[in-house]
Amino acid sequence: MKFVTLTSIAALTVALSSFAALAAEHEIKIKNTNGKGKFMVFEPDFLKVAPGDTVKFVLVDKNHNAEAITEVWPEGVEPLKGEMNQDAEFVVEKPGFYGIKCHPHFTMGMVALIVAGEPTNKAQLDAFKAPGGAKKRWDELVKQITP
Ligand SMILES: [Cu+2]
Repeated sequence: MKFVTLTSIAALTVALSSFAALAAEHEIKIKNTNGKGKFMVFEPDFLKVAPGDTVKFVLVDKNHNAEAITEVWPEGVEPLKGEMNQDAEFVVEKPGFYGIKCHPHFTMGMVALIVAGEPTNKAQLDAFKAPGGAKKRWDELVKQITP
């Protein structure tokens, strides 16, 4: 009995570590400028990932955060809510479109879009209208989904 339990644990450990080996980690920088005349940016602001991957937001400049655009966020996945002046990260648990914004600079177009696997929340994407100055940048991101 004890032997069986240990074997099961060993099998589980192998399964988990192979999963961890497959899941990738992506980094998005949080910046004041891209150095090419674009201000208040996530870099990159468009990313294709696989479900199970981790996306890390790394604070390069202060007075920003990274959080979910909850209108474009797969149901059942905890919305990202990064604190101001902090790095943030989340695991892309499900296929889908994931909208990201910086809270203070949302209307200035500080947005990012992450596409994981075969998204099932296209209706959310179609219904979402980005506010003010974010509309132009958001529309550019959406265009990148199917090049
Ligand atoms: Cu910002």
